[in-house]
Amino acid sequence: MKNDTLFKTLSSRIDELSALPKLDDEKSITSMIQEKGFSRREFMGWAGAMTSMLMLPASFTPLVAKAVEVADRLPLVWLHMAECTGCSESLLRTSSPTIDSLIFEYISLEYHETIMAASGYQAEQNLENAMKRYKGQYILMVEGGIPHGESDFYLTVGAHGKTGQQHAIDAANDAAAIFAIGTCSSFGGVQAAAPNPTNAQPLSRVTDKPVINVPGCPPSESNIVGTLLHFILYGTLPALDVYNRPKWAYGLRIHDACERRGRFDAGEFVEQFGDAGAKKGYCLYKVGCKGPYTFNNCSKQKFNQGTSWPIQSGHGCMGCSEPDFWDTMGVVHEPLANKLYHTAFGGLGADATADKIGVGLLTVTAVGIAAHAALSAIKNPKV
Ligand code: FSX
Ligand code: SF4
Ligand code: F3S
Repeated sequence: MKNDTLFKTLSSRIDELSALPKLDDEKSITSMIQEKGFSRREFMGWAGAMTSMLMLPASFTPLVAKAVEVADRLPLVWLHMAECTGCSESLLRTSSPTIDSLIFEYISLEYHETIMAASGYQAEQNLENAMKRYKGQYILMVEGGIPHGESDFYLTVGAHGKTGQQHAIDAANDAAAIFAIGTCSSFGGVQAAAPNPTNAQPLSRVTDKPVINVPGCPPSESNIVGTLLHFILYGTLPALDVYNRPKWAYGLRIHDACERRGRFDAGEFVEQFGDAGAKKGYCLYKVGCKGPYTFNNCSKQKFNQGTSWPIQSGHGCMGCSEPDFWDTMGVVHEPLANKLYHTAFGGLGADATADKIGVGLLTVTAVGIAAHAALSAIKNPKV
């Protein structure tokens, strides 16, 4: 779609949303953001960054800012399944509130199990009321893997002991859009790791509605809020890769956008944590970095209010946004080396994306990467 046509389409979507009733008549999101000490200039700077993250031209920034203003027309229901709450924490537990966390708290008023005041019967009632009042309109975000089938009783929630699986199915049935937040909800995550004693499954296995996956253990606050803004702006599914991840966030490998990539190409590797190479910021491949096999935008969006990300802090990527990474990415501090690797990408070099290659190939990517590491080390005797 051409930019001016796209601008018109997105503007009319925003106009439609602004006609809907607000969740809170007293206060708008923008006034709340100002009250918390953010100037209009800071807010527009943030909107500009979001615009570029969503791969829209800079001229769309005012539209993205407007999308934030109408976000309070779309109630959010956030359910917790089997997980560590790290996904919510990624967004909410910052030392000082960010614009992302403020927007999120504001629109989570309807039902969020971590931050709502209600508990017990009252909490259950709130969920039922929200689902009834906003039938077909609410956004559903689910965090955590879901004990499934005959093992569903491993997760029961609330005073009536309803299973997590039933909660997820019911909430998905009447949602306007469904997002699996975090690797557990997207792919099963840590509790689905072998031998998966509770038969935990991804949300997409539990409901037959379309689910957009926003993996990461946890995902960054930007990827969570960007997902929400994308839905507000477009009202449709984003372009997705083979694992139903939005391409704007998961289109590139960690290895492709890594600040240490020049070190990898030059054969400059950390051999063990704390060595001279580590101090110089060499590549972490030999101490277990799985960046060559992982799709995510961590190097750009970072965590903790943009402070840092795993590789910047000196630790390799663990592959946390990939399906089954606990089982397939091997020992954390060892390279995949010569093991064959069962995943979506082949040994197609730095430009390979999860899409181009197709799922389920038994590939030799790891062999190719390891061979480069070994050869470049020979070429480069300083390591
Ligand atoms: Fe934890 Fe979320 Fe990991 Fe899972 O994150 S950070 S175990 S993806 O579901 O709480
Ligand atoms: Fe970066 Fe890891 Fe690739 Fe090295 S192997 S360049 S540290 S992503
Ligand atoms: Fe996860 Fe790797 Fe990013 S471990 S947080 S995908 S750098």
